[in-house]
Amino acid sequence: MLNQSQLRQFETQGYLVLERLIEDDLLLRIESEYDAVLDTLINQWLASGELKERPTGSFFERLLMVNQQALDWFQPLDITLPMEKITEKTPFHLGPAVFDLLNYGPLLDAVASLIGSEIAATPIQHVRIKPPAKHLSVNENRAHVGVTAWHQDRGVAHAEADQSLMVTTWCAMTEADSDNGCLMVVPGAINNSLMVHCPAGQTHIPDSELDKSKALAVEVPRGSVVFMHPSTPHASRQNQSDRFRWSFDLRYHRIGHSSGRTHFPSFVVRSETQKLVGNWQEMRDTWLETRARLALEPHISLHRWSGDTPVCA
Ligand SMILES: O=C(O)CCC(=O)C(=O)O
Ligand SMILES: [Fe+2]
Repeated sequence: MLNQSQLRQFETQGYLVLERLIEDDLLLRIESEYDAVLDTLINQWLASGELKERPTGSFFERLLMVNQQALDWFQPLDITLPMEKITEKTPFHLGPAVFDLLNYGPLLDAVASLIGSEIAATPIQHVRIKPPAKHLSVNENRAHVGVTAWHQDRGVAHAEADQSLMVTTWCAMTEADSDNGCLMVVPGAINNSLMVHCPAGQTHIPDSELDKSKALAVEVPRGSVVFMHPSTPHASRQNQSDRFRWSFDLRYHRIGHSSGRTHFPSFVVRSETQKLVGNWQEMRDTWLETRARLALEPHISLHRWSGDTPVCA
């Protein structure tokens, strides 16, 4: 549970850092789960001829070699379905270690202090594995692989969640610093305001609407968690280092409140009265059912912005 000064920090600044909240054992299990997923993908690409030679070395070394072959490695490593049109084959990864992170007791204890102890995991959950920018194509515009533009998390959900009690938890799998593309936030008292976002490229707050002179770089060691209120403006820096920057952003809302993406499933992770999501297979199967349903439907936009306000011109 959070103490008074941590709660005050969150209320007055819109964000809070808990350094090294995630235990090493869980970080290592996530790493080895991802190692195995990457090997499976590599075997598939070798079999299909998309890869000619087996990449060797550490997870990051192999991923860099795959990246250099311009293979789409990101979506098969992400933990939910994408923003684009979903097909019956759209890949994603949800395994036991990822499930354990989503249900991690110390994380949920802190979340309970912020939104109460009836907690659902929202479907707005992502992995971000960011290679050094020098290895990315100049056209790379995905906020999960390259730079993230300034936004509020309220701005990337539907309006029905504007009043939802919700919190973003940004979990550092590697250290994050100014060099390798850490988060940036504009701190300030929580006011639930929603700024204009423009849809061109990444959904973003236009420069004219945000005073970035007070922006802070949130540098954290591996295993740390950054908690953000959904009205806190944030972005990420470019990864100018030679290292990868790896994080998960997981979101939680109070049970009964809207996630802002209700065509996707939410999952009960802590409750006195409701049945909890049982295990990783149940969670993965729910996503697989969602995928099968959405593959047959027209694409649903993940935000509300049309871009026709003058500030987006
Ligand atoms: O890690 C990033 O680049 C951005 C993360 C983000 O926007 C979030 O956690 O809500
Ligand atoms: Fe965000």
